[in-house]
Amino acid sequence: RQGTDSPFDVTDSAQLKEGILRHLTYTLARDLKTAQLSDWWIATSLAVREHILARLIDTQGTHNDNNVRRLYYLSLEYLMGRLTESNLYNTGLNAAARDALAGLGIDYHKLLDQETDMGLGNGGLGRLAACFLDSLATLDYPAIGYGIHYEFGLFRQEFVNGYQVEYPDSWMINGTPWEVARPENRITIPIYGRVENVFDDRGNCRPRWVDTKTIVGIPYDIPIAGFGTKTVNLLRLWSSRAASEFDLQAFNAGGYVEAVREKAVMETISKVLYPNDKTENGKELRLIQQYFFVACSLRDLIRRHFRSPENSWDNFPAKVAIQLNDTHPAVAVPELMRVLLDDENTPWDRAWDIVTKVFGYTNHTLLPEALEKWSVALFERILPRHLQIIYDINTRLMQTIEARWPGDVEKKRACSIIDEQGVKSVRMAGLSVVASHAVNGVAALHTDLLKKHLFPEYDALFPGRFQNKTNGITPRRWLLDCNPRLSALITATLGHEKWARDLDLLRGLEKHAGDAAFQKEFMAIKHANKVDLAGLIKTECGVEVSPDALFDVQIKRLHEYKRQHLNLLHILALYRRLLQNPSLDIVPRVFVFGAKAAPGYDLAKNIIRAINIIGSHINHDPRIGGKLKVVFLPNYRVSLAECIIPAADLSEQISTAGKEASGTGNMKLALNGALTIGTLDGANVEIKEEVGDENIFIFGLTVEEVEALHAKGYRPREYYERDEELRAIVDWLGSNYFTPSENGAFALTQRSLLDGGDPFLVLADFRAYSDCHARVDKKYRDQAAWARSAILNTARVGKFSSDRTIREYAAQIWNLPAVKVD
Ligand code: 26R
Repeated sequence: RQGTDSPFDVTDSAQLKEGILRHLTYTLARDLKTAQLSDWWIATSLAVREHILARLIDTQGTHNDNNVRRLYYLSLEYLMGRLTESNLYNTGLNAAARDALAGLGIDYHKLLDQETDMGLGNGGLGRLAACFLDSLATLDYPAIGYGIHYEFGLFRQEFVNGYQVEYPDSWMINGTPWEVARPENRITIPIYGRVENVFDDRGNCRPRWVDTKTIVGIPYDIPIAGFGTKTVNLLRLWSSRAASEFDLQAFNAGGYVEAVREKAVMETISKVLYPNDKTENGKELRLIQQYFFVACSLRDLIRRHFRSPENSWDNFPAKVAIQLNDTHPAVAVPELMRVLLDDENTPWDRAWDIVTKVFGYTNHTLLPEALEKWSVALFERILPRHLQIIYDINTRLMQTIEARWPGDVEKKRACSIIDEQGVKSVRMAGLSVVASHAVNGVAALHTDLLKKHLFPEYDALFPGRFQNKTNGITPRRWLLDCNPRLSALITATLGHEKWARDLDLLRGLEKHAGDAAFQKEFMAIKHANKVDLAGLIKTECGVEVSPDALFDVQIKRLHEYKRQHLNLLHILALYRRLLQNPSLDIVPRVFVFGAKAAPGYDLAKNIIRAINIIGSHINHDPRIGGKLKVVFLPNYRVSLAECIIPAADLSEQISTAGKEASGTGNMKLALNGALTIGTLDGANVEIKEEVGDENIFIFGLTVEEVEALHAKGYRPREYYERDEELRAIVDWLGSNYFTPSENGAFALTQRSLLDGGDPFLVLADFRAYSDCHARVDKKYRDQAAWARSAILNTARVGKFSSDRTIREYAAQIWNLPAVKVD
């Protein structure tokens, strides 16, 4: 990419070089001779940052001066990955930076490798937020992302004897050149305490929240530069502090030491990201995190709104759209109500009208254990006034239900925001649906199931409120930046680089899909990427793999519903077939895994260990002639995904139908020319529609068949007993064959498939999966046919650009015009 079409001020490498040297000397106080590579990385980032910050000021000035409507995206997670490279590409300074660094004798790639990922998220939901920020800025939409400035992101993973071991992720340890602390914009919020009923002169009860404790939020701003535009938006992350000296006085009644302890507790709030992607219900600190960042963000955005003298609460909904990324920030609903009712003296109906105009809610999961619930008792202790408001919302909701379905107790139970079964609790999804003018699922199938199974009553009560917004990924990070070889081929073939802003233009590759010369180039690039990945596998896992083998990739959080153990059973089947017939002619395969398991999820950790131990056994077995290799790359994260995805031949998307809301890794892999083997789940359904049935491998039970099987009663033993091979490999998994000195090493996994009832239908889908892999093997032998399908995957997945997704949100949910910055 040429630096000359940069929308930014610097275009030449000389100027950038000057900036790098200036920061090395005057910001880092480093001597040229002793400077470490990490210093060069910081100096380079700071040199680029100056130009981005200048644009940030311009953008914010334009937005403020024109009093524009803005989107505020509330998310507890942002999986940003590394920032330096994507900022270089987005600003068009990439070529200039390469030049400048070459002139300084610094290796560009080694420099970029100094950066620790900003891993402030668990998986799909957090990475989606990061892709959305990129698209919002690229499309010139005024937007601010709000979240938490975790000191520790998602844990760092190592393997010891096959076990996952977790270490804290000290992502800030090498410095954080991309953020700017804004202590002057700090915000103070109350928490805990009790509600006192005071009566005004007219005898109306005016609840007052009193005896509260105080938390301070310090914002850290990260500029988000759009690709090929001057727009620079903001990601504002809150770090928690105690209300320093002043409050320490107030705490003196409790004693000095008690006060200092209290201070430490307050500073714990933004300490660490919860590493679970299901159920954190009942964890006090998690609810405090949610309230902390939401309360700070709302005050911040309200302050912004009232900075324009012509603004008032009357035009608040005209200027403000707030999107809830799942229910994690749903306390924003009672918090905005509290501000309006208690601080601003607004009547209920008007307050509720403002709230419902402003909020939108995105649901990301149907799994019941991932739906947030908070016990009423916990809620009352932390946020007593908010609980009252939730009760008041619910009372009115119950009146609406009574009017619509008179006397129907079942409907009331289904819709109530307060769950009265078992421990009385607040259902955050219900609260979010009722308070939002738009609720969306993240893929067509997911949205259907959301309406049909999770919220049928709400769908009937609020017709038109539910919408679909199929997820997307940013083509900048997930093709342009991570796969420079393929990007160059695409640009050369299409004759321009416009595809990076308009991914549908990749359709222009379709006409080359059958061209033998183009196929050769395309596959040569895949091969070169596989050589690179093979090098990484060698350093990370100590395993030698051939780039001529089929690279079969499953990279995603470890979860039963994602069925990494189905993949493992297939590996065992292949291995067994090879042992039974060493001359069996199969396409050599490298199975590549990347996955973190939640630290308390024993079964997921057991599956990791099984893949590691069985994989290493297979890798060392000379009898199979290197036809199978199994590698589990440790510490899967965004920057590792950027190395794996360009090298993948086959993309494993094998969740039980109905369980994966969308998936986004499926999109990244298809875009980079991997063929999908997958179930009709999540966005796989739409990927199949786009790429065509001949260019994807679909297998297994459909949602309807899954439902029917559960309804008639699923008995995994029937599949086990009926299928000789399946029985043999499940038994094998339960034996001590792979761990001679240890019995029952994988019993947890094996038992989940039989006595555990196999809730995700692994055994039911095994034979279809194995047969489908035979079709993969057959197709791979026909390299021309494979190349054609791979090219068509790249050519036909333009729909899954997050630019398309964001345009749909802007048009159909946010009513948000773009604003060009001059
Ligand atoms: C309750 C809490 C601990 C929690 C629950 C669930 C925290 C985090 C999650 C993660 C979920 C909601 C998630 O990441 N969902 C994924 O969202 C992606 C983006 O929409 C989808 O592509 C993916 O299918 C879905 O699993």
